[in-house]
Amino acid sequence: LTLQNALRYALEREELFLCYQPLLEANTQKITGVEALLRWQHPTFGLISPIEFIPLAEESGLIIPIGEWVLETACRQSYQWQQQGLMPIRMAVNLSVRQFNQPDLIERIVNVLKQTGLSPHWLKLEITESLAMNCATKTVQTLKILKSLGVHLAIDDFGTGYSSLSYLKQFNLDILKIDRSFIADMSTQNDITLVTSLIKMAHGLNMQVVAEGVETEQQFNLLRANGCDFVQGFFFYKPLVEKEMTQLLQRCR
Ligand code: G
Ligand code: G
Ligand code: MN
Ligand code: NA
Repeated sequence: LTLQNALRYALEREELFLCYQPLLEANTQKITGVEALLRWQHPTFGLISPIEFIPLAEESGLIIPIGEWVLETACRQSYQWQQQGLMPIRMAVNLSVRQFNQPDLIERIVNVLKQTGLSPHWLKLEITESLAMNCATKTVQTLKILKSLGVHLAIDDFGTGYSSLSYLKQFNLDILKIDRSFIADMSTQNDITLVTSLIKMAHGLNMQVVAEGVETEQQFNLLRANGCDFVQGFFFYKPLVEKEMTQLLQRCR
């Protein structure tokens, strides 16, 4: 049995689940959002990382139903937390390239929001650099419509792909997420310069900045001192299962 075949049944056998990793406002260290992160618990293969199975899902087209499940589950969860009177936070969902390029993407997102009751204001979509760079005209158009719905938009893993800064300007995104590889390397002056320049550039383009993969207090202090808006990483919280995340929000009341 190959992983590819097993993935075909993962949805109906309910082997997929979401973890939630908190995002904090750098100045106050208050939780303002979470990122939904997909996990696959297979009965014999064990816990499989999305790094392994997202590419398979993309190849086979399974990413469409899986991505739809992720979006719906995340939005439903977010609405549920709000209904429970917990502190309102923004839910971030990763979109893969193939998912973003679906002709009926907008319709699907509108439908999920309607079905789950979540206001678009509380949804953030994370797209990757590579996605953003192919077929720019269509991308700009799609992003514009999404933004007009009130959904927040982030460019993820920034700095790892091929970025064209002129595209970035046109995309008019809300958030730039600096890839964790830059944060990990922030012990050298060159890398500190790079990160602080990225923060300034993003602010100049009217974007807020999330640093991902923050693992140490030193990294956090440097980021905060240089105006980074939000932080995410093991120094604060690992991705949490639903029950842990709910308990954390209950403590934030
Ligand atoms: O959570 P983790 O560090 O294992 O995630 C590894 C990679 O998988 C990251 O690049 C992350 O963006 C991606 N990923 C996690 N969940 C999803 C998802 O629901 N959809 C897509 N397309 N990618 C995801
Ligand atoms: O590509 P994306 O940003 O969506 O990926 C998020 C991934 O980063 C998740 O798989 C998550 O588990 C992982 N991650 C989150 N915080 C940290 C961290 O502090 N260090 C490392 N190494 N990985 C992290
Ligand atoms: Mn992400
Ligand atoms: Na990332």
